[in-house]
Amino acid sequence: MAYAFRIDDGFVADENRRLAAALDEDYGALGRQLARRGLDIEALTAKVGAFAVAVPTWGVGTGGTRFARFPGPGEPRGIHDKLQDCATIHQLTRATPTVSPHFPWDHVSDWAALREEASSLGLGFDAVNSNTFQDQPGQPLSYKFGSLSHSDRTVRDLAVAHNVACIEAGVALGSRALTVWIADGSNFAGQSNLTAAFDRYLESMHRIYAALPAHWQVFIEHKLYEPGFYSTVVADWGTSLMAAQLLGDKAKCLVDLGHHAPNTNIEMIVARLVRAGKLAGFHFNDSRYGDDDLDSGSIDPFRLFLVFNELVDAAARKAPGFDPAYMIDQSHNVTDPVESLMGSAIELQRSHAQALLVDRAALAALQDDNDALGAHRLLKQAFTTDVSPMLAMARSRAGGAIDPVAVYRAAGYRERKAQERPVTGVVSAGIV
Ligand code: PSV
Ligand code: MN
Repeated sequence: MAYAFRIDDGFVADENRRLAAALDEDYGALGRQLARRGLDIEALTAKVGAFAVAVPTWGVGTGGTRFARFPGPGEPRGIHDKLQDCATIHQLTRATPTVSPHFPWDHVSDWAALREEASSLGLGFDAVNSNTFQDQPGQPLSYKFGSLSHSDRTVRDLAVAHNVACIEAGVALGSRALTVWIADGSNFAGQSNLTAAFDRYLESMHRIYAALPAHWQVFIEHKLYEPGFYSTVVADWGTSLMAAQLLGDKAKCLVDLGHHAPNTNIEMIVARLVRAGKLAGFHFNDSRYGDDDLDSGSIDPFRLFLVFNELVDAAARKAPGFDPAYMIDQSHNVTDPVESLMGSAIELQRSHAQALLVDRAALAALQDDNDALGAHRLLKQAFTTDVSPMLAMARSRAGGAIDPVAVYRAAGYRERKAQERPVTGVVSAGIV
């Protein structure tokens, strides 16, 4: 591969040195505050540093809306450029050591070489994603009226074969899971037999499930609507749970935070899936209206905190089968995607850190006493604690940047990429 600009670790260290004294002071103050609450900042910082979330390859290109996409300079031109951007996000945040690829968007002819390339950049692969929600050039049959649940068996066969091919690619990449989101649904009442469509989906999923290697899992991702505006085959966590339970132990339910009706109590869905031993993991993002795919924590950080409160609670009581995969799924339309993804990883880390501050025994006692406000105040105390110095310290100790976005800008990464990646007119990045 031709030379590609990377931010020098020495540059990061130099930038950190300028901020180190202030960070030490803030970290010390936070440590004293937490000590008064009986919390050990060093133990918490170690846990914060261990938090990791996967970056979606489709997130590093500028996204778009159904109306338009406004590409930015230095857009990644394919999977190789995307890996470079993902590596930079991890270099500066030390929170994103894995990448979640999407096929066929990220198709290459040599999977072993791609795995090697990622590993040379310090990256591994998380769950692989299949795509039967759009037709590929030259595809013999169309997904216009569905894929895994299509009324025509030959279309279902094609969609199953694609998912099996995704598993094979994932095996070569060192992944351990396949995420399946289908766009299947209907736009008109009467267009589709709701029961038959779900039965056909289940039958297809059984065939995909049968192709899973040992130690692999399949993640079922539900979504309320879009592109089906009357009905969606896998619309909610109930459908997802039913499918996962019918399929078997290797099937679990993935929660994309944007895939629910506004104001849905997502943390309760998380609690239920944990209870069923079926929580696969997350596609993190934020939203105000629908599947907005906005930056994590940018709209409703309290809700994100409440989700992490359930996760930390589940981990603390060692809930059976609890081992969620954390992934981001966002579309960056008006920001530099690398900056958005770094900021999002940090916001996820922040929610995790805040949830770690909750005194679980004290909360349980308040709940048992039916002290509604007392319990709420306890959660709020954790949520309103500024844990930024803890996050920055964890990053800097791991070799990352105290202020990732500032270092990224100072290094001129995007400008360098704009030179290296001249606009060709063909850009395989971002989703519209
Ligand atoms: C669908 O809206 C989704 O959340 C699925 O995870 C897709 O794989 C992804 O977005 C990209 O389109
Ligand atoms: Mn998603």
